[in-house]
Amino acid sequence: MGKTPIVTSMRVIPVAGRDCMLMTLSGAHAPYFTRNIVVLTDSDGRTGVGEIHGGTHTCKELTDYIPLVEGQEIGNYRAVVQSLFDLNRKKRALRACGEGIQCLDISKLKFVVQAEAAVETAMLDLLGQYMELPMCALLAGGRQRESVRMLGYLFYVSDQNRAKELGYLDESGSDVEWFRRRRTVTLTPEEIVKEAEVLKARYGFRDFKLKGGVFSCGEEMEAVKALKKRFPDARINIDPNGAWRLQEAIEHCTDAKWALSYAEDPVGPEEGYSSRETHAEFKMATGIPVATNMFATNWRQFYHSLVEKSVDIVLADPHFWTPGGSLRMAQNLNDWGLTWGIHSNNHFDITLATFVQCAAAAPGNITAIDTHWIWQDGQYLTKNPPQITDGCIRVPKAPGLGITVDMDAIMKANELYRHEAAAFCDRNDALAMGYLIPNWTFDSKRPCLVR
Ligand code: GKR
Ligand code: MG
Repeated sequence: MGKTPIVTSMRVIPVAGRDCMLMTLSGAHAPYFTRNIVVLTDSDGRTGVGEIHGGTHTCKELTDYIPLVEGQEIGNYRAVVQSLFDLNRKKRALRACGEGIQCLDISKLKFVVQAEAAVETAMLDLLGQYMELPMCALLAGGRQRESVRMLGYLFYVSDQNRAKELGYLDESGSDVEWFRRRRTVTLTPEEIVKEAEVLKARYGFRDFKLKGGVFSCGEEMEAVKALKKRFPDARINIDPNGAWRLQEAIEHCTDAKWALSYAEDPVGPEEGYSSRETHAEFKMATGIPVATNMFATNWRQFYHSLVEKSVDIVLADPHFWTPGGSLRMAQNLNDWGLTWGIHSNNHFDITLATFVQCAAAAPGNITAIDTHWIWQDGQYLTKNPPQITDGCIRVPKAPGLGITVDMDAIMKANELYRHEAAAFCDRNDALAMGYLIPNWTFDSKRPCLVR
């Protein structure tokens, strides 16, 4: 008989939310994004939750885990997560070529995502509640800080009015300025600065990241310079997802070195050299620190990145590394004088709460945490979503994830998935992750979707 409560049920609930028409190298974001929610109930009647990327691939992995999770003691969560990993080990070895995407091929993202991360989070949520400790107290060396600094994630925004039939939400009548702004066409440096101003007014960010890979390197660096001029004290980063050629990246980033705190995946593989090699050359030539969520997404890739000296900041997304793996990375990086951070895709507030707990336990001088939340804000799956104030989220004192899940909201998001988003997203894996690609191209003069 176990001493900690037993997991009596595990549910996997696919959900969808509404997105804005954000531009990236892969295309524009679709009107919907999808996620999978894991809901565990224990023998004391508590509920633990975890959130992870959407799509049927991840949903199926999670459903396959159910017999390995139900009936297990929450105190034994490490062995449970290991048994899930073992179940997938063989499958993952076969598809290793999909991992460590060195260019932004979103259809391969499902291979980087580790579904067991959602189970680990939900079990830590339960265990924390049982022990009356926040989840961060159970990770690595425990709580390291009282509040976590977040970054304002800026995107170029396309014209959703030119794709009306796709059904993007109309927020033009909202009384929240940011909610109106996030659906406003944003393509020039001046418009990017305006976006940042509205964000700063609402959330108080002191760090900004611009999603690049949409215009030329030179044009995007003009936006970075405009941001730095407008917010001289802010840390500014740009992430073109490996879109730039090495020589142009060196030229334009050197010219804008005064404006950049670091560059995230500025270059990709080229002429037979891998991203790890091109980033080592970029760093040597510019002296600008490099962050990645693309070329070091597992321990073996990370080893080669260290050997090549191609990375300074590892964005160890807990969905790619699991919370425990991400914190193991945080401890190593801190010991070696490198920096830890988190990468994000579209997500709900359960992920936001998970990021806060992981970042709260990460030792040393971490970088501001990446989040897409601002683009989803207003769509809550919890009754007490974390609040970004002065650019930070306070680490909750409440146990576990520190959130109260809203089952009605989850079931509504599941209806949205089943009735609207699934038909849309099931067309391909990239759409399942929330991107529009096939049969649509960009008008290069004024990016918006055209047939
Ligand atoms: O949401 O378009 C997006 C991002 O580009 C996302 O797909 C990236 O994975 O934010 C991510 C990143 O930092 O590379
Ligand atoms: Mg990135």
